Amino acid sequence: FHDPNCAPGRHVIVHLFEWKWSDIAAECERFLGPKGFCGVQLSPPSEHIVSTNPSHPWWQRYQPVSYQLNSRSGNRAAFADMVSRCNNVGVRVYADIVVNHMAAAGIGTGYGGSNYDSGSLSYPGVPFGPNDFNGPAECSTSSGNIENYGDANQVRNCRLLGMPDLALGKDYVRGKVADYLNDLIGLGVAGFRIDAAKHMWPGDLAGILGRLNNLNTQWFSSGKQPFVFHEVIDLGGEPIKGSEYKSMGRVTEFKYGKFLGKAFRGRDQLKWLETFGQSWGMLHPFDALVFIDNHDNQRGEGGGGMDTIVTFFESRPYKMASAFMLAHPYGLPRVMSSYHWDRHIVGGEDHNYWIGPPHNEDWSTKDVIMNADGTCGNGWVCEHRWRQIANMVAFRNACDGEEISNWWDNGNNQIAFSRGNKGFIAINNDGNGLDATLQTGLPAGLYCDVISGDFVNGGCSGHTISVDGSGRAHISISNSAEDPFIAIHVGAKI
Ligand code: ARE
Ligand code: CA
Repeated sequence: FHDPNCAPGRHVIVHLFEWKWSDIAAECERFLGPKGFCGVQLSPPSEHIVSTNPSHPWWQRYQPVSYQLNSRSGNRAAFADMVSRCNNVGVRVYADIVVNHMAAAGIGTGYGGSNYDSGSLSYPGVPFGPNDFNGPAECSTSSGNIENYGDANQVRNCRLLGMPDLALGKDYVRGKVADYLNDLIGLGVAGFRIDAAKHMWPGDLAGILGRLNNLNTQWFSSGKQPFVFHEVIDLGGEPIKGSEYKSMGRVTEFKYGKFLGKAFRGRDQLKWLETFGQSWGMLHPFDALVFIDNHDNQRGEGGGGMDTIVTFFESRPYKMASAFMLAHPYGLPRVMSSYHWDRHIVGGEDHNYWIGPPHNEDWSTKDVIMNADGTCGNGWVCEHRWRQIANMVAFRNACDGEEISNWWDNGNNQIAFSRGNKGFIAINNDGNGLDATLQTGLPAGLYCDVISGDFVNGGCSGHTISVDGSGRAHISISNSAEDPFIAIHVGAKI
């Protein structure tokens, strides 16, 4: 379950948060495929509540009503079309799976028309009934909710944020969940993000994963298992560890973005990153899925904290941190792609945390439109299209399998390193300029700095960097540059 099932030579995932399936299909064809992305993480595809208070928040999709493929992103036909079109251009699709719980919203009708009544634990669209949920026999808190993350039984058997907690130990419940995942596999998805994995017993998840089919042989060789990555927030200090899940897939490594957020905010010197990796108390690189921010902690929730995690709102350190992530070999990287919302921070909390994606008057999600310069319009931020991030995807692909070499730092916040003889990056987050002749490890020649420009038709629209016969190059980076870093690799040699 650790292998993302990428097409050959592809090694980076992007989360197109709240995008419609039709827009994702188009993005696979026009951008993700050509730029070398391995795959895309979706917002949850299952039928969810429609919340009117607040109005249509993004988080309504984390309250499932049934496992019909009917969501704010589109219906089953649109989903199938997206998966097929993405696979056809070598881009994989990973679905976000919400199966720890069902909706908590009282009586209502889901996005696809299924009724539900969370009070009587009735979800006829599956169907699930009262016997399919944990109750007082399994959960000992008086509220029935998780009250103390220090108690693993509560975390797994009580209600997360008040949402009815599925009894995944039951054969019937496991069967319904496995049927849902197998339906997605049949349509051609390559894997799953398991939402709230911390709140499910590893044995229950293993029981479900054991029932899964192999991937669809229309696009994958026979005998391929889906990729699985478990959302477990483990920053230390709680009894439940991310490592409990590593035998059945990768695990979200939340420490990663916290460490890099601190470093690129200048609260930790970059020179310390020389040893960045497992020795920092993180998972084994093969078990880790890594990211600078995700859809929760970019809003100040779910692991990290607003003063630590960097997001598109702080674009300068964000671009640096993202480039570092894509240049550094640790883990499987996931790039975040967001929509803009107006933050309203009061006492360290964003009161507009809930605001959903850009929408039309009828609340349908707005199309992702493209500007002439390749950026996105209609409120979509599209970090994955920012040149300084997008071009580092090819860097990572070119450097796959190469270790870090030629580490250099100035004892402070200027760093540089090579990936074998394939790529080289230098970053200046200090208060003074970087001006040095450094060993790049690269073959002699002229290279395109893929941060300041694009490598197109053998030429470069940005700065070029010349590497001499001994692999050395003169590197000069002003500390006041908008992008105080450079990156060169063998895939962009002029
Ligand atoms: C919404 C309302 C709630 C309401 C609930 C039910 O906001 O007030 O009680 O509905 O009516 C998302 C949103 C929630 C939203 C929920 C359902 O974030 O606000 O609730 O959808 O609509 C824990 C979990 C972790 C979880 C984070 C957010 O361990 O799994 O909380 N992350 C995933 C998703 C979320 C999603 C859910 C799970 C639920 O990524 O987007 O919630 O499906 C410490 C602990 C962490 C804990 C964290 C909470 O760091 O170590 O384990 O994370 O605190 O901040
Ligand atoms: Ca649970």
